Amino acid sequence: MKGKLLAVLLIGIMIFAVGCGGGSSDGNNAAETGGEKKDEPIVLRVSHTLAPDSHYQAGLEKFEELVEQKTDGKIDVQIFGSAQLGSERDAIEGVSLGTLEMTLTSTAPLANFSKAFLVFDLPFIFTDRESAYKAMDGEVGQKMLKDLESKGIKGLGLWENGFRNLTNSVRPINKPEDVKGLKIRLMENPVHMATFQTLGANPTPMPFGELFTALQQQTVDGQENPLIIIDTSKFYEVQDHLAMTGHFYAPAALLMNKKLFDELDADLQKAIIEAADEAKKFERQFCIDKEKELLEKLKEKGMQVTFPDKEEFRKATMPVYEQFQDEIGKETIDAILNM
Ligand code: EAX
Repeated sequence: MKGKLLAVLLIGIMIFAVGCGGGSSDGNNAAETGGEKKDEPIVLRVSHTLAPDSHYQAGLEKFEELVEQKTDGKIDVQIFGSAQLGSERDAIEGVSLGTLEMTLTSTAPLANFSKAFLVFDLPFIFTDRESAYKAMDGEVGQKMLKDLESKGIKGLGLWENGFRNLTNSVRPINKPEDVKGLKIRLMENPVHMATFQTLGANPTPMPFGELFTALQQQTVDGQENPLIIIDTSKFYEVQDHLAMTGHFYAPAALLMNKKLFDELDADLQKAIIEAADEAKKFERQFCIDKEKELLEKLKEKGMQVTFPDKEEFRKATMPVYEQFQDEIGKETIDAILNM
Protein backbone atom coordinates (compact mmCIF):
# COMPACT_ATOMS: atom_id res chain seq x y z
CA MET A 1 0.00 0.00 0.00
CA LYS A 2 2.70 2.39 1.10
CA GLY A 3 4.72 1.60 -2.01
CA LYS A 4 1.73 2.22 -4.22
CA LEU A 5 1.04 5.60 -2.64
CA LEU A 6 4.68 6.57 -3.05
CA ALA A 7 4.58 5.51 -6.71
CA VAL A 8 1.47 7.60 -7.33
CA LEU A 9 3.08 10.58 -5.63
CA LEU A 10 6.28 10.16 -7.62
CA ILE A 11 4.43 9.94 -10.91
CA GLY A 12 2.51 13.06 -9.89
CA ILE A 13 5.72 14.93 -9.25
CA MET A 14 7.17 13.73 -12.55
CA ILE A 15 4.12 14.82 -14.51
CA PHE A 16 4.33 18.19 -12.78
CA ALA A 17 8.05 18.44 -13.57
CA VAL A 18 7.53 17.49 -17.21
CA GLY A 19 4.67 19.96 -17.44
CA CYS A 20 6.87 22.76 -16.15
CA GLY A 21 9.77 21.68 -18.35
CA GLY A 22 7.65 21.95 -21.43
CA GLY A 23 6.09 25.17 -20.22
CA SER A 24 7.68 27.41 -22.80
CA SER A 25 4.81 26.89 -25.22
CA ASP A 26 6.41 24.66 -27.84
CA GLY A 27 7.82 22.16 -25.40
CA ASN A 28 11.37 22.29 -26.71
CA ASN A 29 12.49 24.00 -23.60
CA ALA A 30 15.93 22.46 -23.40
CA ALA A 31 17.08 23.93 -26.68
CA GLU A 32 15.81 27.38 -25.79
CA THR A 33 17.22 27.73 -22.32
CA GLY A 34 20.47 26.01 -23.27
CA GLY A 35 21.88 29.12 -24.90
CA GLU A 36 20.49 31.66 -22.45
CA LYS A 37 21.19 30.59 -18.90
CA LYS A 38 24.72 29.31 -18.66
CA ASP A 39 24.33 27.57 -15.32
CA GLU A 40 21.14 25.71 -16.08
CA PRO A 41 21.89 22.27 -17.50
CA ILE A 42 20.36 21.26 -20.80
CA VAL A 43 17.69 18.69 -20.00
CA LEU A 44 17.42 15.62 -22.22
CA ARG A 45 14.33 13.57 -21.40
CA VAL A 46 14.60 9.99 -22.66
CA SER A 47 11.38 8.03 -22.98
CA HIS A 48 11.13 4.23 -23.00
CA THR A 49 8.36 1.70 -22.43
CA LEU A 50 10.02 -0.92 -20.25
CA ALA A 51 10.15 -1.75 -16.54
CA PRO A 52 12.53 -0.20 -13.95
CA ASP A 53 14.66 -3.39 -13.87
CA SER A 54 14.82 -3.73 -17.67
CA HIS A 55 17.86 -3.63 -19.97
CA TYR A 56 16.64 -0.31 -21.42
CA GLN A 57 16.61 1.32 -17.99
CA ALA A 58 20.03 -0.13 -17.11
CA GLY A 59 21.57 1.01 -20.40
CA LEU A 60 20.05 4.47 -20.15
CA GLU A 61 21.26 4.90 -16.58
CA LYS A 62 24.75 4.14 -17.87
CA PHE A 63 24.22 6.70 -20.65
CA GLU A 64 23.03 9.27 -18.12
CA GLU A 65 26.04 8.70 -15.89
CA LEU A 66 28.48 8.96 -18.81
CA VAL A 67 26.89 12.04 -20.39
CA GLU A 68 26.75 13.92 -17.12
CA GLN A 69 30.34 12.97 -16.35
CA LYS A 70 31.68 13.82 -19.81
CA THR A 71 29.86 17.17 -19.96
CA ASP A 72 30.61 18.16 -16.39
CA GLY A 73 26.92 18.30 -15.65
CA LYS A 74 26.13 20.67 -18.54
CA ILE A 75 23.67 18.08 -19.75
CA ASP A 76 21.07 16.56 -17.45
CA VAL A 77 19.69 13.25 -18.76
CA GLN A 78 16.28 12.34 -17.31
CA ILE A 79 14.88 8.87 -17.91
CA PHE A 80 11.15 8.22 -18.11
CA GLY A 81 10.38 4.49 -18.35
CA SER A 82 7.22 2.34 -18.20
CA ALA A 83 5.62 4.25 -21.11
CA GLN A 84 4.98 7.22 -18.77
CA LEU A 85 5.52 9.58 -21.72
CA GLY A 86 3.52 7.43 -24.14
CA SER A 87 4.01 4.61 -26.62
CA GLU A 88 7.08 4.02 -28.78
CA ARG A 89 5.23 5.47 -31.75
CA ASP A 90 4.37 8.61 -29.74
CA ALA A 91 8.00 8.91 -28.67
CA ILE A 92 9.36 8.58 -32.20
CA GLU A 93 6.91 11.23 -33.39
CA GLY A 94 7.84 13.44 -30.45
CA VAL A 95 11.56 13.16 -31.15
CA SER A 96 10.94 13.87 -34.82
CA LEU A 97 8.90 17.00 -34.02
CA GLY A 98 11.10 18.17 -31.14
CA THR A 99 8.45 17.89 -28.40
CA LEU A 100 10.55 15.12 -26.83
CA GLU A 101 14.37 15.16 -26.74
CA MET A 102 15.22 11.45 -26.84
CA THR A 103 13.90 7.89 -26.86
CA LEU A 104 15.13 4.31 -26.81
CA THR A 105 12.75 2.19 -28.88
CA SER A 106 12.52 -1.08 -30.75
CA THR A 107 13.23 -0.42 -34.41
CA ALA A 108 9.98 -2.17 -35.48
CA PRO A 109 7.74 0.89 -34.97
CA LEU A 110 10.43 3.00 -36.71
CA ALA A 111 9.64 1.25 -39.97
CA ASN A 112 6.53 3.43 -40.17
CA PHE A 113 8.92 6.41 -40.49
CA SER A 114 11.70 4.89 -42.55
CA LYS A 115 11.22 1.75 -44.62
CA ALA A 116 14.94 1.07 -44.52
CA PHE A 117 14.47 -0.54 -41.10
CA LEU A 118 12.06 -3.20 -42.40
CA VAL A 119 14.85 -5.60 -43.26
CA PHE A 120 15.60 -6.18 -39.55
CA ASP A 121 12.00 -7.27 -39.07
CA LEU A 122 12.18 -10.28 -41.39
CA PRO A 123 11.77 -13.57 -39.52
CA PHE A 124 15.06 -15.42 -38.88
CA ILE A 125 17.12 -12.80 -40.75
CA PHE A 126 19.50 -13.09 -37.77
CA THR A 127 20.11 -16.35 -35.96
CA ASP A 128 22.92 -15.20 -33.68
CA ARG A 129 23.84 -12.00 -31.89
CA GLU A 130 27.21 -11.61 -33.61
CA SER A 131 25.75 -11.21 -37.08
CA ALA A 132 23.06 -8.89 -35.73
CA TYR A 133 25.69 -6.65 -34.13
CA LYS A 134 27.77 -6.74 -37.30
CA ALA A 135 24.83 -5.56 -39.41
CA MET A 136 23.71 -2.95 -36.88
CA ASP A 137 27.16 -1.45 -36.31
CA GLY A 138 28.25 -1.79 -39.93
CA GLU A 139 27.28 -0.01 -43.10
CA VAL A 140 23.69 -1.33 -43.17
CA GLY A 141 22.78 -0.06 -39.72
CA GLN A 142 24.61 3.22 -40.07
CA LYS A 143 22.84 3.97 -43.32
CA MET A 144 19.47 3.35 -41.68
CA LEU A 145 20.26 5.77 -38.87
CA LYS A 146 21.47 8.33 -41.40
CA ASP A 147 18.18 8.00 -43.30
CA LEU A 148 16.31 9.19 -40.21
CA GLU A 149 17.92 12.62 -40.50
CA SER A 150 15.44 13.64 -43.18
CA LYS A 151 12.76 13.02 -40.53
CA GLY A 152 14.43 15.34 -38.03
CA ILE A 153 15.92 12.46 -36.03
CA LYS A 154 19.56 11.94 -35.07
CA GLY A 155 20.25 8.20 -34.64
CA LEU A 156 22.81 7.66 -31.88
CA GLY A 157 23.17 3.93 -32.27
CA LEU A 158 21.50 0.55 -32.31
CA TRP A 159 21.37 -1.17 -28.95
CA GLU A 160 19.78 -4.52 -28.12
CA ASN A 161 16.22 -5.44 -27.40
CA GLY A 162 16.79 -9.05 -28.33
CA PHE A 163 15.58 -12.29 -29.86
CA ARG A 164 11.83 -12.58 -29.48
CA ASN A 165 10.08 -15.67 -28.17
CA LEU A 166 6.42 -16.52 -28.19
CA THR A 167 4.21 -16.83 -25.10
CA ASN A 168 0.51 -17.65 -24.83
CA SER A 169 -2.13 -18.78 -22.39
CA VAL A 170 -3.79 -21.44 -24.56
CA ARG A 171 -1.38 -24.28 -25.44
CA PRO A 172 2.26 -25.29 -25.73
CA ILE A 173 3.80 -24.44 -29.13
CA ASN A 174 5.92 -27.20 -30.66
CA LYS A 175 5.42 -26.65 -34.37
CA PRO A 176 4.20 -23.86 -36.68
CA GLU A 177 0.66 -25.33 -36.87
CA ASP A 178 0.24 -24.84 -33.13
CA VAL A 179 0.20 -21.07 -33.67
CA LYS A 180 -2.89 -21.26 -35.90
CA GLY A 181 -5.90 -19.33 -34.66
CA LEU A 182 -4.11 -17.74 -31.69
CA LYS A 183 -4.68 -14.04 -31.16
CA ILE A 184 -1.18 -12.66 -30.81
CA ARG A 185 -0.25 -9.08 -29.90
CA LEU A 186 2.51 -7.68 -32.11
CA MET A 187 4.38 -4.42 -32.45
CA GLU A 188 3.01 -2.05 -35.06
CA ASN A 189 5.02 -3.35 -38.00
CA PRO A 190 3.88 -4.71 -41.37
CA VAL A 191 6.53 -7.46 -41.65
CA HIS A 192 5.75 -8.77 -38.17
CA MET A 193 2.03 -8.72 -38.96
CA ALA A 194 2.56 -10.60 -42.24
CA THR A 195 4.76 -13.19 -40.51
CA PHE A 196 2.07 -14.18 -38.04
CA GLN A 197 -0.62 -14.04 -40.70
CA THR A 198 1.47 -16.52 -42.70
CA LEU A 199 1.51 -18.80 -39.66
CA GLY A 200 -2.28 -18.63 -39.53
CA ALA A 201 -2.42 -16.63 -36.32
CA ASN A 202 -4.69 -13.70 -35.69
CA PRO A 203 -2.18 -10.85 -35.16
CA THR A 204 -3.23 -7.69 -33.32
CA PRO A 205 -0.99 -4.60 -33.23
CA MET A 206 -0.98 -2.84 -29.86
CA PRO A 207 1.33 -0.46 -27.96
CA PHE A 208 3.43 -2.16 -25.31
CA GLY A 209 1.91 -0.15 -22.45
CA GLU A 210 -1.45 -1.85 -22.99
CA LEU A 211 -0.10 -5.36 -23.30
CA PHE A 212 -0.11 -6.66 -19.73
CA THR A 213 -3.77 -5.77 -19.22
CA ALA A 214 -4.70 -7.24 -22.60
CA LEU A 215 -3.04 -10.53 -21.64
CA GLN A 216 -4.61 -10.48 -18.20
CA GLN A 217 -8.09 -9.83 -19.56
CA GLN A 218 -7.44 -12.31 -22.39
CA THR A 219 -8.23 -9.76 -25.06
CA VAL A 220 -5.27 -11.49 -26.72
CA ASP A 221 -4.00 -15.05 -26.21
CA GLY A 222 -0.34 -14.32 -26.50
CA GLN A 223 2.56 -12.02 -27.33
CA GLU A 224 6.21 -12.24 -28.32
CA ASN A 225 9.18 -10.52 -26.69
CA PRO A 226 12.73 -11.22 -25.49
CA LEU A 227 13.03 -13.25 -22.26
CA ILE A 228 14.24 -10.21 -20.37
CA ILE A 229 10.95 -8.42 -21.09
CA ILE A 230 8.81 -11.50 -20.35
CA ASP A 231 10.54 -11.46 -16.98
CA THR A 232 10.73 -7.75 -16.09
CA SER A 233 7.20 -7.00 -17.33
CA LYS A 234 5.93 -10.04 -15.39
CA PHE A 235 4.19 -11.64 -18.35
CA TYR A 236 4.77 -15.00 -16.60
CA GLU A 237 1.93 -14.01 -14.28
CA VAL A 238 -0.57 -14.09 -17.14
CA GLN A 239 1.01 -16.51 -19.67
CA ASP A 240 1.53 -20.25 -19.11
CA HIS A 241 3.42 -21.26 -22.24
CA LEU A 242 6.76 -20.04 -23.53
CA ALA A 243 8.11 -21.26 -26.88
CA MET A 244 11.78 -20.51 -27.61
CA THR A 245 11.22 -19.54 -31.23
CA GLY A 246 13.68 -16.63 -31.51
CA HIS A 247 11.78 -15.69 -34.66
CA PHE A 248 12.63 -11.96 -34.81
CA TYR A 249 15.69 -10.08 -33.60
CA ALA A 250 14.74 -6.64 -32.31
CA PRO A 251 17.39 -3.90 -32.24
CA ALA A 252 16.69 -0.88 -30.02
CA ALA A 253 17.45 2.54 -31.51
CA LEU A 254 18.66 5.44 -29.38
CA LEU A 255 17.21 8.55 -31.00
CA MET A 256 17.52 12.28 -30.42
CA ASN A 257 15.84 15.32 -31.96
CA LYS A 258 18.24 16.35 -34.72
CA LYS A 259 17.76 20.10 -34.45
CA LEU A 260 18.53 19.98 -30.75
CA PHE A 261 21.63 17.86 -31.39
CA ASP A 262 22.85 20.15 -34.19
CA GLU A 263 22.52 23.23 -31.98
CA LEU A 264 24.78 21.82 -29.27
CA ASP A 265 28.47 22.78 -29.01
CA ALA A 266 30.80 20.31 -30.69
CA ASP A 267 32.24 19.07 -27.39
CA LEU A 268 28.77 18.27 -26.06
CA GLN A 269 27.89 16.47 -29.28
CA LYS A 270 31.06 14.43 -28.98
CA ALA A 271 30.27 13.56 -25.36
CA ILE A 272 26.79 12.36 -26.31
CA ILE A 273 28.08 10.22 -29.16
CA GLU A 274 30.79 8.64 -27.03
CA ALA A 275 28.42 8.03 -24.12
CA ALA A 276 25.85 6.44 -26.45
CA ASP A 277 28.50 4.11 -27.82
CA GLU A 278 29.86 3.07 -24.43
CA ALA A 279 26.36 2.62 -22.99
CA LYS A 280 25.42 0.48 -26.01
CA LYS A 281 28.23 -1.96 -25.19
CA PHE A 282 27.20 -1.98 -21.54
CA GLU A 283 23.55 -2.59 -22.40
CA ARG A 284 24.29 -5.43 -24.81
CA GLN A 285 26.44 -7.16 -22.21
CA PHE A 286 23.73 -6.60 -19.59
CA CYS A 287 21.29 -8.50 -21.86
CA ILE A 288 23.70 -11.38 -22.39
CA ASP A 289 24.45 -11.73 -18.67
CA LYS A 290 20.81 -11.49 -17.61
CA GLU A 291 19.51 -13.92 -20.21
CA LYS A 292 21.65 -16.78 -18.88
CA GLU A 293 19.56 -17.19 -15.76
CA LEU A 294 16.17 -16.28 -17.20
CA LEU A 295 14.96 -19.60 -18.61
CA GLU A 296 15.35 -21.26 -15.22
CA LYS A 297 13.73 -18.31 -13.50
CA LEU A 298 10.71 -18.30 -15.83
CA LYS A 299 10.27 -22.05 -15.34
CA GLU A 300 10.33 -21.51 -11.59
CA LYS A 301 7.65 -18.87 -12.05
CA GLY A 302 5.48 -21.58 -13.57
CA MET A 303 5.99 -21.19 -17.31
CA GLN A 304 5.99 -24.33 -19.40
CA VAL A 305 8.87 -24.01 -21.87
CA THR A 306 9.09 -25.67 -25.29
CA PHE A 307 11.93 -25.64 -27.85
CA PRO A 308 10.34 -25.89 -31.30
CA ASP A 309 12.45 -26.73 -34.34
CA LYS A 310 13.37 -23.26 -35.58
CA GLU A 311 14.05 -24.56 -39.07
CA GLU A 312 10.38 -25.52 -39.39
CA PHE A 313 9.35 -22.02 -38.37
CA ARG A 314 11.87 -20.50 -40.75
CA LYS A 315 10.48 -22.48 -43.66
CA ALA A 316 6.89 -21.71 -42.72
CA THR A 317 7.59 -17.95 -42.67
CA MET A 318 9.67 -17.80 -45.87
CA PRO A 319 6.76 -16.42 -47.99
CA VAL A 320 7.20 -13.15 -46.09
CA TYR A 321 10.60 -12.62 -47.74
CA GLU A 322 9.00 -12.78 -51.16
CA GLN A 323 6.11 -10.61 -50.07
CA PHE A 324 8.44 -7.78 -48.99
CA GLN A 325 11.28 -8.33 -51.43
CA ASP A 326 10.45 -5.34 -53.64
CA GLU A 327 9.76 -3.00 -50.77
CA ILE A 328 12.93 -3.88 -48.86
CA GLY A 329 15.21 -4.56 -51.83
CA LYS A 330 16.73 -7.92 -52.66
CA GLU A 331 20.31 -6.57 -52.37
CA THR A 332 19.66 -5.36 -48.83
CA ILE A 333 18.24 -8.73 -47.80
CA ASP A 334 21.09 -10.64 -49.44
CA ALA A 335 23.72 -8.35 -47.94
CA ILE A 336 22.52 -9.29 -44.46
CA LEU A 337 21.98 -12.97 -45.19
CA ASN A 338 25.51 -13.22 -46.60
CA MET A 339 27.15 -11.78 -43.50
O1 EAX B 1 10.99 -1.87 -27.26
O2 EAX B 1 6.61 -3.35 -27.89
C1 EAX B 1 7.41 -4.26 -27.66
O3 EAX B 1 7.04 -5.44 -27.62
C2 EAX B 1 8.88 -3.93 -27.47
O4 EAX B 1 9.64 -5.09 -27.34
C3 EAX B 1 9.09 -3.03 -26.28
O5 EAX B 1 8.26 -1.92 -26.36
C4 EAX B 1 10.53 -2.56 -26.16
